[in-house]
Order: sequence, then C-alpha cells, then structure tokens
Amino acid sequence: MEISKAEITSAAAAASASAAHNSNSPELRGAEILVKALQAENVKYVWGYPGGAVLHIYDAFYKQDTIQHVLVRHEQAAVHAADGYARATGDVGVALVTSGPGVTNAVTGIATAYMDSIPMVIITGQVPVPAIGLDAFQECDTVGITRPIVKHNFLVKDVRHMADVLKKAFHIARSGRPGPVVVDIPKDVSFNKTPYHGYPDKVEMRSYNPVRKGHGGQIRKALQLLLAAKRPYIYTGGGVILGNATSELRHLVDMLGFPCTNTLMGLGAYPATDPKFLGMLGMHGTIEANNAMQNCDVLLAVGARFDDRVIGNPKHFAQNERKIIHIDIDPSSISKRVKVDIPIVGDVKDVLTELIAMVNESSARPDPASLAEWWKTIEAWRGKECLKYDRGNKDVIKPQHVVETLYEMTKDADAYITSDVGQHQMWAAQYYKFNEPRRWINSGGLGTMGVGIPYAMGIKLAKPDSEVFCVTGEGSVQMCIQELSTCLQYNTPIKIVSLNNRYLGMVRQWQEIDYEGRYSSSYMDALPNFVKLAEAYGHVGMLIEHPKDVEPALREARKLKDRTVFMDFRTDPTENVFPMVKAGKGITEMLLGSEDL
Ligand SMILES: Cc1cc2nc3c(=O)[nH]c(=O)nc-3n(C[C@H](O)[C@H](O)[C@H](O)COP(=O)(O)OP(=O)(O)OC[C@H]3O[C@@H](n4cnc5c(N)ncnc54)[C@H](O)[C@@H]3O)c2cc1C
Ligand SMILES: Cc1ncc(C[n+]2csc(CCOP(=O)(O)OP(=O)(O)O)c2C)c(N)n1
Ligand SMILES: [Mg+2]
Repeated sequence: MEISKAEITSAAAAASASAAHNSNSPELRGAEILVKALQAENVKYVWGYPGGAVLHIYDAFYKQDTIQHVLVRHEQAAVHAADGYARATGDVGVALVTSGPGVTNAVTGIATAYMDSIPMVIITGQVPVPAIGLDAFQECDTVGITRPIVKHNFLVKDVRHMADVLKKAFHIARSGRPGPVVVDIPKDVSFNKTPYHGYPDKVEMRSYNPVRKGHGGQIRKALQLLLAAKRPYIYTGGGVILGNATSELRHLVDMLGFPCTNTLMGLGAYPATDPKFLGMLGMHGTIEANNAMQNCDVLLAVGARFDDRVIGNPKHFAQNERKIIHIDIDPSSISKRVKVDIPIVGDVKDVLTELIAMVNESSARPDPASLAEWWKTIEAWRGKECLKYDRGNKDVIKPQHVVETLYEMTKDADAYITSDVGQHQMWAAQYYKFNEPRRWINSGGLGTMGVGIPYAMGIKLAKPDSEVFCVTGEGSVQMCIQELSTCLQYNTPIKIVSLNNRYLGMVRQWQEIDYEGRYSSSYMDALPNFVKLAEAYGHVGMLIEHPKDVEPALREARKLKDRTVFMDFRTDPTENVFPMVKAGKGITEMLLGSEDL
C-alpha cells in the first residue's frame, strides 16, 4: 500500500511547529513517546525480546506500569503470541524486537499475520540513523526485508515524527483489510527528545481511505440474483470474523434459509451445529460443502478470497457457469482468482446490514419448491457421512477421536482452540464444531508450523478465565516448544493436546498418495520424552497410549486449572485426512478414504 512519506513529514513538521508555540509541551524521548502512544491505543500487552537497539525503549517500559511486557524465548513466538491475541480479541496485537537477528527471527511471524490479514503493529529496533547503510553491528534492512509481508511499514528517521507515525500505524493495521504494520525505530530516534504535545486524535491520509459502505445499486442487483436463485449457496470466510459480522451473517442465512459453508479461516462465523451449515469446504472439505460449491447456480461469497485450497483446479471450478456475488473490503481480492459477476467492495458488516434491510423491504422470496429440491440434493450428499471413521477402535487412538472427545467435553465451556499445521490441524477443523467466532485460532494462509503454543499463551494472557487448548503434532510443537518456559514465567496455563503420530503426518500422507509410499524424511525418529520435557519446564506431562484413556486424560488435565499440561497422545501413525482433493483436481474429485488410494 502506498502512503506518501511527504504526508507524514508535513504532518510532523506542522506538529512540531505547533509544539514550538506551546511552551508547556514537555520534552520527551522517542521511547517515552512510544509508550504514550501505546497507552493511548489502549495496549495492555506487548510480547518481545530485548537487544541493544531497543534498550531505550525497554527502559521506558520499565518506568511505566500500564503495559505488561511479556519476555518470550524467541522473537518468532513474540509475533505469534501477539497475533494469537489479536485473532482472539479483535484488538491490534503488538510485538517488540531488536534490530538484525531480532527482526529476521520475527519475519515468519509477520508473514503469518499478513497472509491471514491480522491487525498488528510490530516495533523493531534499528541501528542509529547515521549508521544505517554502513553494515553496522546488527543492522539489517528491515523495511526492505518486510516490505512484501506487511500491509505497510515505516522507518522513523526523526523523533518529531514518532507520535504521528504510530497513530498511522495503528490506524492502517486495524482499518480496511487488516494487516501487520512494521515501525522501525533507530536507536538514536528512541533516545532523542522533542516537545510532546499529545497523541494525535485524528488521522488523515489522502492516499489511504478504505471503503466501508457498499454500492447500493450493486447490493440491489445481488439481492435480485439471490432471490431468483434455484440452487443458492453462501460461502464465507475470515473476512466475516475480521469484520465482526457474524450476527449479520447468521441473520441473513436464517432469513433466506440457504445452505452455508465456511473456509478454514471462517470457522465459527456460522454455527457449525446448525443444519444449514454444510461444514468446511475445500481440499479437506465435506462432500456436501464441495458439491454445493460446484453445483450451485448463485454463489454469495462473503469475506472469502477463493483460495486455491478452496476452489481446487480453476478449470474444473469454471465448468459450472454459476453467477457469483463477491463482498470484500479489498478491491484487489475481487476477480483475482475467479471472475465474479457482481462485485461489492465494502465492509462485510455494512454490506450485510444493507442486504438484510433490502430483504426485509422486499416481498419476494426464493422459490420454496426449488429450494426444497436443492436441500434434498444436499441431504443426499450429507447422507454419505464423509467424516465417519473407525470410531470404536479399542487398540489404537484415532486422532479424530481425541478431537471429538475434546469437543464433547468443552462444547459448553468458554474454550479457545489453537492449532499448528498438518493433519492434526485439519482434524481439529473437521471434528471440533465451532459455534462462535474467534474461538478457532490457526494459520491458514502461510500454514506456519510452530504457531500453536504461542497463539495459546497469547490468548490465555488476555483471557485468563477461559480454557485454552493447543491441538498440535509432535513435529509442529517442537518449532516453538521453548515457549513452555514463557508459559511458566507469566502463569499462562494452557493445555497441549499433541496428536503424536511419530510422523510429519501431512507430508507422509502426500508421500503415500503421490510418491508411492516413499517416506523421504517424514518419520520423526529420536523424539524427546515429552512428559519429562514438560516436567523439566515446570509443567505437567501425560502419556496417553490407549483409546480408553483419552477421555480421563482430558478430564484430569482440565481439572489442573492452574497448570500447563502437555498431553502426549500416541495416535495411529497411518491415519490420513479425508476427504482430500489432490493437487490439480477439481473440488468434487475427492478421495474419501484409504480405499480410494
Ligand atoms: C494444511 C492446510 C490445509 C488447508 N486446507 C484448507 C481447506 O480444505 N479448506 C479451506 O477453506 N482452507 C484450507 N486451508 C487454508 C487456506 O490456505 C486459506 O488460508 C483459506 O482458505 C483462506 O480463507 P479465506 O478465503 O476465508 O480468506 P482469509 O485469508 O481469511 O481472507 C479474508 C478475506 O476477507 C476480506 N476481508 C477482511 N476484512 C473484511 C471486512 N471487514 N469486510 C469484507 N471483507 C473483508 C479480505 O480482504 C480477504 O479477501 C488450508 C491450510 C493449510 C495450512
Ligand atoms: C515452518 C513449516 N515448515 C514446513 C512445513 C510443511 N509441513 C506442513 S504439515 C507438515 C507436517 C507437520 O507434522 P506434525 O506437526 O507432526 O503434524 P501431523 O501432520 O503429523 O499431524 C510439514 C512439515 C510447514 N507448514 N511449516
Ligand atoms: Mg505428526
């Protein structure tokens, strides 16, 4: 996104001029202005890791007591924890890292947030302005490195710009299509003083004005299409959650009686236990969700971006000439991968509110006979029960059984579920029925192994009375396992549900299907003793090897409210995730079980 640096400079110059006239303005260091800005933005937690370039900032943190700094064990986890906090609360997540290696360690976290459009501000230390470009100690080109993975980034070269830049950073992060914003602060800028005349209360950027309200004419056209549809389908994604529009979505779906699906990022936007919900769609979606996508005649896409994991082979998807309506706040998301008929650029909450008002005003309703016929077809697909598995197995723990048991035990509880990346992530998405938004926290776009523990600890800090479970695999969990130490220091007792299949299971599954079972480097040998490892970090470890022990173990772990518990479930190493659409196939060309291999 382009925001002219001149705008920032001129605003800052005006600000400093007005400050010069105001002799009462106190002189503050850049680091102190940063703290004031974070306080003005109501920031309660910052996850970070210190180093030379940010020592003035850490000193300013030491002198205040409204913001809690959480010292993580690796910068990647600082960004993930702040990201998890943002996903669960809807607030901007804030992380702080030092220059050079602090920044490069944070890159994975920033890219993860960027791919899923998560509002974040990442403060990075930089070498002093005169040293920039001189291969200074711990120097790296943060603005250059992060440019492709941020919504925007700033290098603050003058302390007089500090307050203004931070105001803009928070505004950009949370408005429009949200995303991470990096603010790179050289050490001398955090040390230098300038008169401080308060945090700006308004932000104006000529070059950045995201549209909220959709075009009335387009919404009306969409309504006409929807009401005339014979086989309508509502496909919704992360945008509904990001835009806090779940109640509007539910209202619309209920009014129309249409079938509805969510992407991996949209789970919880529509209640999974409602019969109008067909389950997740896509590569590991249900038969009914994928078949409805392929066979509908009018598709309403709401805050979803037609990801390749969702539409499969675009040629196959295009075989059906359905009419597509697409609501998205980001014009660049529209017709990016799939050509749409009625684009509506706007905020999902505003647009759905208007659409609902128009439905209310209109006396027309979808033809009940066609809709009933469509539902009959869908129920036949649903009748195939594509998520059934060997439920009664008494010998080996089926991973699906662990997730289903967790769901049954916590469905009425105040619970958050994070996950890592792999088979376990898909089983969690398929078998845990999310009825509320912001309860399912995972990395969809970048698919970053290692997010599970940091996400969970970020959420637990903000929601101390909620139960937070991290469904993970023995591969992923080792990527940020050092954060068990942070969990102890900050008393964030989380419950780790590790589906330990001794394999990089998702890789093994692809090797089984596409590489004739040549399991090249996907077996996890020499795993640590996770029980002892958990204990070494001061937590509780449990080894669960038999199906009959699954439920008692989860019950026992939940009782240990104040302890972090690592549950090492030894699951079936040969289990695969079904349904599955192989790469290059159409979304209805699903493998339904091992008999299809
Ligand atoms: C192992 C693995 C397997 C996967 N398999 C699947 C699968 O089977 N099915 C699946 O669905 N995904 C799957 N994914 C996830 C997939 O890669 C994508 O992350 C996901 O499909 C994208 O979801 P989304 O379309 O909802 O987009 P998001 O990334 O959530 O994007 C949200 C969209 O909403 C828009 N938006 C944001 N805010 C607003 C607002 N206020 N108003 C309007 N619009 C807004 C944005 O501009 C954007 O276009 C898998 C990921 C992994 C790692
Ligand atoms: C950082 C990172 N490296 C590699 C991958 C590729 N990858 C996707 S799933 C997976 C295996 C995950 O193994 P595990 O955590 O044990 O989960 P399982 O699939 O066995 O449930 C790998 C290596 C990734 N997504 N992220
Ligand atoms: Mg595994």
